Amino acid sequence: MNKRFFATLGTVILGASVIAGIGTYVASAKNDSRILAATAAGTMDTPQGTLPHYTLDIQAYPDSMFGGHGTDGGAHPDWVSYGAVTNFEVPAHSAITITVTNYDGGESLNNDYFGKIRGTIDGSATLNGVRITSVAPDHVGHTFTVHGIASKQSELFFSVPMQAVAEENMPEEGYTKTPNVTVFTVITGDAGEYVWNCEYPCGDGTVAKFGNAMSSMGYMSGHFNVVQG
Ligand SMILES: [Cu+2]
Repeated sequence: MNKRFFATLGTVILGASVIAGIGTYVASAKNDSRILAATAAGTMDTPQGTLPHYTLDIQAYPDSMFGGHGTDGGAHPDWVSYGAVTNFEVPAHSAITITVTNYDGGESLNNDYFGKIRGTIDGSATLNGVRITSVAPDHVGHTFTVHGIASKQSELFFSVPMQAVAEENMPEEGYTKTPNVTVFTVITGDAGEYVWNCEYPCGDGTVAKFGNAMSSMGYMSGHFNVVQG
């Protein structure tokens, strides 16, 4: 046996473990098949006329102990997470009012671009009942950003920053009693499969704080599927 043999063997083992890793990742992504469907709420007058109206309630937490990952917090109890579910299903050609209740603190975005509200009706949201069009880029907890540019389906893009809960209102144990509630409405186009993610660097130190929770489905990203109503 020579050096070259061991080098080749090493490459094969590495390759096999990468493939095994990808398989595990895909399997775990598939295992998170829980989907929250939007709730019908009559019709809404919008700039695009009167449309079927639906609502979606989403939460964001500073850790994974809220129950959506299991009572023990699942595989990564200390990871920040959206919840209880991170896969959403909404009808096509409808107005979708999304309420995000954010229990987490935060700091600065990597990119001020995501401090502005984009892609919602009139580019605004309400934060605790007050109309806003942006959040200070150094007071962002998370963002909810749907990327819609894909072939063979209509484009869907919207991005909304969630204001961070002030440091003094973040308890040592449990969750704040004064979360920041953001409400906004988007209009969907044709049916299509989209993904969403958070653009606030809330992961670990790897990949410019876009590691762990930021690069895992079921935490800071998920599916946002638009289906035929
Ligand atoms: Cu985040």
